[in-house]
Amino acid sequence: MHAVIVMPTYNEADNIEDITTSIMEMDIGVSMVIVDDNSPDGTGLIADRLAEKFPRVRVLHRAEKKGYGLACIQGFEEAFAMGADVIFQMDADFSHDPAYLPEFLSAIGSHDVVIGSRYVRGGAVKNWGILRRVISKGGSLYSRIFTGMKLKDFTSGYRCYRSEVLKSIDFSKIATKGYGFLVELAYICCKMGYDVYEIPIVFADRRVGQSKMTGGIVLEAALAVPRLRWKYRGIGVGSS
Ligand SMILES: Nc1nc2c(ncn2[C@@H]2O[C@H](COP(=O)(O)OP(=O)(O)O)[C@@H](O)[C@H]2O)c(=O)[nH]1
Ligand SMILES: [Mg+2]
Repeated sequence: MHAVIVMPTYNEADNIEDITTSIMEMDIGVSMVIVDDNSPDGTGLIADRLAEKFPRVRVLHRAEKKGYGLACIQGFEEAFAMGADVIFQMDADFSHDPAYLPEFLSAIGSHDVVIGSRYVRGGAVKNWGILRRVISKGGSLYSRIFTGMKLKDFTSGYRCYRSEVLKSIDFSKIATKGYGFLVELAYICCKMGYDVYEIPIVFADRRVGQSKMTGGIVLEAALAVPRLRWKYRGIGVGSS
């Protein structure tokens, strides 16, 4: 099974080397695609050096910051071209502990999509202030109410998909960039009838650097989520 991790980066110069090295040293046969949006702090240059050191690491450079969602989509396409059987989404900031990778790999053997969830039994959030906790948990509750899907953690960006799942999705319809992208993609997977399974993760706040979360990203999701059912009424299970 060829697994490829898609890792979008923007100003992760203090994290990219450590996270990449940690993953490569696990020696579990996974490859990586780092998608950098021309980070002003030079993340892309460090990533290029890592790609020279580790043959399993590739880097995509985009000219400007175009958002998390589009970076993921471009990374997925690269992973398809690399012949991936399973594709991960993972952040560079150590919120997503590489130690969970083997658990994802074992779960994806019997499910179509595996989401690392903070809100199932055994999952947790560490070192986050009250505001981030409320936005995150509230966002998942909000998404559950509007989409009618039973997921507990809609906005976790630590995920693993069978490649066929991502290949079957029309990404040209997805315009959301941040959390909205995560909710939309999770919703489409459920709506298409794929088996989406949540495994518990302990999510720690980023080790170093700044969050790229903004009020605009929260607002984008808040506006997009209530429209999802209508937007995708024609696809998948239960469509008319
Ligand atoms: N390529 C790219 N990566 C991004 C962009 N925005 C965020 N990221 C990366 O996506 C991941 C999640 O972003 P982060 O700021 O940690 O969001 P948070 O965890 O919600 O605070 C990190 O690896 C970021 O470097 C973007 O516009 N382009
Ligand atoms: Mg983060």
